Amino acid sequence: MVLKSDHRSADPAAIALLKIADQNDMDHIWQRLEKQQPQCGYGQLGTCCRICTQGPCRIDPLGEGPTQGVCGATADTMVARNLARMAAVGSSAHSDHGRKVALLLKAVASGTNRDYTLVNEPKLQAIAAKLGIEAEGLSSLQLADRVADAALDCFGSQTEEPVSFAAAYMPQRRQQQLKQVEATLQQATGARVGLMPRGIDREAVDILHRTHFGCDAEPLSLIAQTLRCSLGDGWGGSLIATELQDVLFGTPTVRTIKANLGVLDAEMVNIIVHGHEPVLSEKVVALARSPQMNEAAKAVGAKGVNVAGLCCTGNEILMRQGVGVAGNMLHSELAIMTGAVEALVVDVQCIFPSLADLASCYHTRFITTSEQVTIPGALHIQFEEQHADQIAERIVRQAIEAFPRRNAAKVYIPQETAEAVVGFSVEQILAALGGTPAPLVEVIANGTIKGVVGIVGCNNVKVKQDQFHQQLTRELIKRDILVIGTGCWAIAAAKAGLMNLEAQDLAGDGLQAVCKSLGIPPVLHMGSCVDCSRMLVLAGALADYLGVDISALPLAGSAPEWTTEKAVAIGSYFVASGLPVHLWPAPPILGSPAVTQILTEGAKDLLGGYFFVEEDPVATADRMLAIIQEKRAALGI
Ligand code: XCC
Repeated sequence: MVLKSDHRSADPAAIALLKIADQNDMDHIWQRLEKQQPQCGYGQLGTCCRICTQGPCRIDPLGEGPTQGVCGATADTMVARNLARMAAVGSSAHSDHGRKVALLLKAVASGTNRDYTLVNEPKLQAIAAKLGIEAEGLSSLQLADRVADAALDCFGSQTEEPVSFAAAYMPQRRQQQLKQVEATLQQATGARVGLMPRGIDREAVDILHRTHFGCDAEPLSLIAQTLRCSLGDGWGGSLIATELQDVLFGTPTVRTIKANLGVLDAEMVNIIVHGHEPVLSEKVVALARSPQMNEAAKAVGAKGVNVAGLCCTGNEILMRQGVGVAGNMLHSELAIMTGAVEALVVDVQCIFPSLADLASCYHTRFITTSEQVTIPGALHIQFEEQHADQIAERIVRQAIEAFPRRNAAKVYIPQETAEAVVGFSVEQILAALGGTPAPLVEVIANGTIKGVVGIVGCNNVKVKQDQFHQQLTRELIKRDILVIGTGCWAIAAAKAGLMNLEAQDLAGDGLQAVCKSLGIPPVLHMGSCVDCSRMLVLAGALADYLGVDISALPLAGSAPEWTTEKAVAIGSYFVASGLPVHLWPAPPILGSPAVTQILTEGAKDLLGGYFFVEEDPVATADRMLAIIQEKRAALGI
């Protein structure tokens, strides 16, 4: 059954299911990509403008045809505006997630929501201390109320001051650096330029305003606002999501999970939770483990209820609950094709509308739950946080009811799974190091570990699934570079066995020795996409410990199979935080020499962070090692 290789995926489980799909001429994302060929070259280069109805306008970067849109916008303006809009959407998606968590914390604190509780009071106190909120004399619920207010204020603040979470969590040296860059840009453009985010919502709205017909045409200021908005995501909205979820659901701790479609169980009612937010999925997991639901499953002939995750909802529940993960983004259709999924329950982001049609070919109930994600053909069960237990039970019962309609002849679950050691929150990393960054700094300083690379992001159907993720990760650890990361990369690494303790043997001698002495894999799962904020916090802790700016550290980032606008925001806030960031595929900016120059070169002098594009994993690893060596030399280590 299993073909050894396929140009579409590096994952044997995917290859096996794609073979079945091909034999039955089933529709899937790889087929739809083929049908879209050739894709629009203007769109790929970013030189297509649809902002007003006098367009659409396009500019041929090879100089054939007009050099301006109808209004006079140049390729530079179009590309910068389009990029800014991508960052605004991406930041909004992450940050809106953070807002919902803050609202939930507020509801728990005020007693209007009794379905959730504060499970992690030490974390609540740590956040309050960081924000300078006086905890003395306050009950936990009162303190939670203050912290929730501080978080909510970050979204709607109307002052010119930086939002409180960013001001409290971003190292002072980086804030100073950003101030200097503001002054330089102000000199260059003559206009007031800001980089520290004032209000999370405001910075996104600012982009929508300044990219409206007839507004900002200057690539420099458009890029500055792109960075500001993205910083509002990384050090604001996403950070709020991560921190407050830790209060409500627990800070992740190290545990071992299974990864890939083999986590589905042919004899059980299988529920897959997919999307990004743990608020509902935490409840589904708890209910699925209850004796009551397992009895109900037995009554229809199953052995019990089994929950598995997909994408970042999967990452959230594997980090905190040890739930197995069925796969990353390109596995979402394949999971249904196993014929063994009773319910695919989704919240927000990265959910293909195609899942509704595909589910209808099986007994699978495709259940949408967010008013922001309604999909024709899906069963919508509206989630309400104040009735979370009740709604989660309705969902689990839907899955149980579907079980008797499963067609055994259609069931094929590829058995490939790997074990992965996951749960590396900053707190856990520090605990593994004995409570301080000192041992990590020491092994970096003496060259045992050369540096750290954070890898993030998605699958992209234009890139062979997981191939870049796996190969880049292997090449980096071989070069004694510790790899940390989140999102669909983390699931790719888990599926490939790279988060296994046995993967220590794939690392260079130095990294291998360190991992063996600490009992950790050389590749650390730090969570979901919003948990990229954990990487910022870790980078900040290392920088502060050493008394340098983040940009001086031997660190780099990569998004090797990126797809979404959220990845634009992540890449931008990494760069604005001082990190060199690799991207593949190329972002839609190459149609503008000015924007490309600013982001790949100009940014380096100003921010320390910059983007580079590279198609080959080995060349990427070499370039990252060179960057790390350069930083080490500058630090004198
Ligand atoms: Fe989505 Fe987060 Fe990308 Fe995966 S990694 S495709 S955004 S699920 Ni963030």
